Amino acid sequence: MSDSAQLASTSYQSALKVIEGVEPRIAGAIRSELTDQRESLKLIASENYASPAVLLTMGNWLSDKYAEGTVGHRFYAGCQNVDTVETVAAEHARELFGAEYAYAQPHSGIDANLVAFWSILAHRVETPELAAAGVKSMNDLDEDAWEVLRKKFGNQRMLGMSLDAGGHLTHGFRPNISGKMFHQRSYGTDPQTQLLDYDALAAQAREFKPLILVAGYSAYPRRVNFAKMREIADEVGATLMVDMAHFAGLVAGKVFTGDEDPVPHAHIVTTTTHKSLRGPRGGLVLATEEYAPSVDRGCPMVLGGPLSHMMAAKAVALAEARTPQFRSYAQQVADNAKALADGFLRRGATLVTGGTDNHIVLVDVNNYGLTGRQAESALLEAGVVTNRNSVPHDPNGAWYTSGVRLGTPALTSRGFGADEFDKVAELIVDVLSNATPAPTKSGVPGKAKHILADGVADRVRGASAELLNAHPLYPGLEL
Ligand code: DSN
Repeated sequence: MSDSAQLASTSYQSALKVIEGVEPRIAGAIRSELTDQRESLKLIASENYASPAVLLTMGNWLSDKYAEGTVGHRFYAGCQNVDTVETVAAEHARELFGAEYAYAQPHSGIDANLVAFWSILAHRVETPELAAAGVKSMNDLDEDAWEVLRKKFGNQRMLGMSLDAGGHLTHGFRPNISGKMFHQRSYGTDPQTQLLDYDALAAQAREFKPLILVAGYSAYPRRVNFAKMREIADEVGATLMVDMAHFAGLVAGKVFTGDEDPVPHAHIVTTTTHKSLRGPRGGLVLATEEYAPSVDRGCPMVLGGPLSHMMAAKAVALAEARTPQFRSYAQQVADNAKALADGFLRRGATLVTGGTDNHIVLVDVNNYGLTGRQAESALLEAGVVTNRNSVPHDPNGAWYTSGVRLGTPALTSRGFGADEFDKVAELIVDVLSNATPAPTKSGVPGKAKHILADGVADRVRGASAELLNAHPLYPGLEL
């Protein structure tokens, strides 16, 4: 066992003893979560396993400090250590991604997107409006002028990828505030190829003239040409915002470069830090100098006080992402997704877009006679953790869906390679081919429940255990 694994083991044993003395059920849940994660094939595309260094950084007294404001300009005294933490996190983010400016405070991806929306509105709407009124601050506007500005804020347009093509809720959809703040339209994908059609998108942008063009996805299994996206945004006077939450690790690891790297092309880039980037739960905003002053006002405009312990863990994760080992990891994530997709295609499965060139594989389960929800629960019965997802023009809607989304970041962190992912495809096809819709009370096949043929769950769990035992999670960490 390495020295650091030994140290992590001792740290967790001690921490759990302390927690157990106060609330044993929580200590129990923490232990069980490790067991569950160790014993299941985790294929949720947005999940990963952070390093012990990242995990340990989250639990300390930095959590107890209030620090609203920005580095060197806080609304509380005594923030010198938080200033160090935020400075280091932002420095790593800027250098890792080659960004002009980085803001490490957002608590989540939704918060990072809120900061970006606010920043774009401030830069594009508020600042010009105040300049025209000849005043320095919104507080100096009279009530009539404020009413005019408020209407302008609430009358802006956003163009983002549709949910069933792989877009995200925060890109203008009604269950999220973005769908209420903005007039939204969506771009989809080509009905035949299921790939982004940049010409159709450009035509839509010309007609709709959005203030914000949002690029990025949470279920599109392909790379995006951000240079083209920027051309479209420039042509119609839009701000290009890229939400790279899903693929930030592939950008950090230089798998996505040139036109596929959003940072040189977008005005603002947002991300979470816990998906392919393998850090703590949290968000990050990268911006050009032009947008930096308004991004900086994220707290208290749309964010509560920064979570200093989480910014510290982001700094540690970003430092890890700057190593050659992380680059190899990121390349392996993409190689493994290809192996997984090829494994499915050889076994007759249907994949949205016909394959992948990022970390996501989206299996259309219609031809197994299942809904996404049935496929998800049949797989869970066999110890394979996935999530159901819409496919383009999904006949089963957003609740039952017709797809299962899979991702390679987590199991790649455990050391799985192409051969293991081919085996994973075999196991998943075994489950899907042996699952059927359970009848409803009236006897007709339903959309919710499944029946898995006898013996399949045990067979798949046994084969998974062999793979998982060969690639232990947190080797040497004993609780
Ligand atoms: N929940 C994340 C995902 O699964 O893609 C996005 O917010």
